[in-house]
Amino acid sequence: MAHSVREQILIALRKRTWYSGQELAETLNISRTAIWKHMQILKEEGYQIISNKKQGYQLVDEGDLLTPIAIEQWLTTACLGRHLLHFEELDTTQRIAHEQAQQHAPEGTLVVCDHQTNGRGQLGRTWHEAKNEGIAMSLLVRPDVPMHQAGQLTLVAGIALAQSLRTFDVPVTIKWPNDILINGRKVAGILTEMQTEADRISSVIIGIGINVHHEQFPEGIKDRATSLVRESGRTFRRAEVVATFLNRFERLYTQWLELGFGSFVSEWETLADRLHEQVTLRTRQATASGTLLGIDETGTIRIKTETGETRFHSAELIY
Ligand code: BT5
Repeated sequence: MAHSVREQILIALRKRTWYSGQELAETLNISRTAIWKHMQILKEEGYQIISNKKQGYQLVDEGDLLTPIAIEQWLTTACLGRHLLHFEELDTTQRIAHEQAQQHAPEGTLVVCDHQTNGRGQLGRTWHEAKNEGIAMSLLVRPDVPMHQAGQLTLVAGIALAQSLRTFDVPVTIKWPNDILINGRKVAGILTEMQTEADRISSVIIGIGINVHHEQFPEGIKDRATSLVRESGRTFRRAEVVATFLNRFERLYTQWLELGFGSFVSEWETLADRLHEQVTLRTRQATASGTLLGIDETGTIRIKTETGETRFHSAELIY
């Protein structure tokens, strides 16, 4: 996508400590007054820019923005996240991504927002978000696979998310099928929704919520939720977390399309929470307890119960 003037200014400022107004004006072919006006807007957006008459402008800190230009600087993908829509406030990124899908937006379209006011979980549950604290994003993909395989994308996205968070030295694990945990508490959740047309998948929207800076959570989830900062004590730039996930997921998504889900089983099991431990599963009809053995080549969970190995396609681990 073509860069806006402000994006071009940021790209230039990142390259050098100081950039004079005159040089910037010449490079971008606009007036010095126009440069000055764009600088004021960038400062309002949260970029820390200092200036003096002699040396010009310096970008001191980029803050923690989720804007396309902030994400793009870490992005190495060919497709995912290259069409990026950023909103300050939304009810849910899933809604916009679904609209985008219907309006023929390209594969890899990403919707992100700083404040999601009505985030959705599975089965009508809600996803809590605090302004500028977390990441709420929805990714649009159009895989040419049979419909029953779409759910595997939750697991592939979970592996990509767990692997990418581990690159920040956070000891995450995956709770089948869609939770990412740290020390047993939920730090991220994945919601995969599908649009179909005449028995084919027309699009899959992968929604991901990640708790990044949160120090506290509301009643109801405060004993079960955590954030990257709370568990690691280090700082995070949300844009870098988003891009690191997309970079990883693009590789795994291609692998899934080419080799199928079977190629992920052992990797998933190395990341699994409570592997070989006693767990309880709830299905629509009943509950079952046993040792968590892992998953099979379709993504179905395997438990060893008193009666032998049992597989569940659709269920929930309760703990
Ligand atoms: C999920 O559902 O975990 C999927 C969450 C997906 C959220 C993303 S954000 C971007 C995109 N736009 C959306 O509107 N949604 C997606 P589920 O497994 O049903 O878990 C929901 C449950 O997790 C809730 O009932 C709470 O118990 C708990 N929960 C809610 N908010 C949480 C949070 N911030 N951190 C940890 N747990 C939370």
